Amino acid sequence: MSTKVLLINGPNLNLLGLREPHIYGHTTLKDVEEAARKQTESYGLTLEAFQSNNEGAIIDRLHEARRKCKFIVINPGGLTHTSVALRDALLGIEVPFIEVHASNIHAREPFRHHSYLSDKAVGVICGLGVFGYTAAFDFVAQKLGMTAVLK
Ligand code: DHK
Repeated sequence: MSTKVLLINGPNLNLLGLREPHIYGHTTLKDVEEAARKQTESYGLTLEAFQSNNEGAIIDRLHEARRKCKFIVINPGGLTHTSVALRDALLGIEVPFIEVHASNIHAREPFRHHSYLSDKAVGVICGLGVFGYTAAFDFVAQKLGMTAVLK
């Protein structure tokens, strides 16, 4: 059976590439998901991708991943800074995760400096634009032993 990994994007990331491109860049979410699919396939992993603007839908999707997905890469959008429920869901499913932000949240408004997830993440990537997703999946592949080169 193939090893599944999950990419989650939270609120407003459906507008990636369109909204505030000076902050989030010009690459669309569709492009990010396609690139992640090819990248993970090249490592022999199977990608599941999910975006929602609804906190409950994201939590439901995380619950589905319990015991099915081996790793999660998540850009929680604004929920990063507000959601105890999202933190609880990630802890509850016991699937390791990497937190990704396209922008450098520490160089932005003070309310973006705190994350409810970071202390529980395997790692946090921010400020690298959409390359952050690529870096995260390279790390995931390494962690899951899918690449001899990075082992
Ligand atoms: C995306 C968002 O939508 C913001 O709410 C976060 C994050 C930052 C990003 O940089 O990808 O504060």
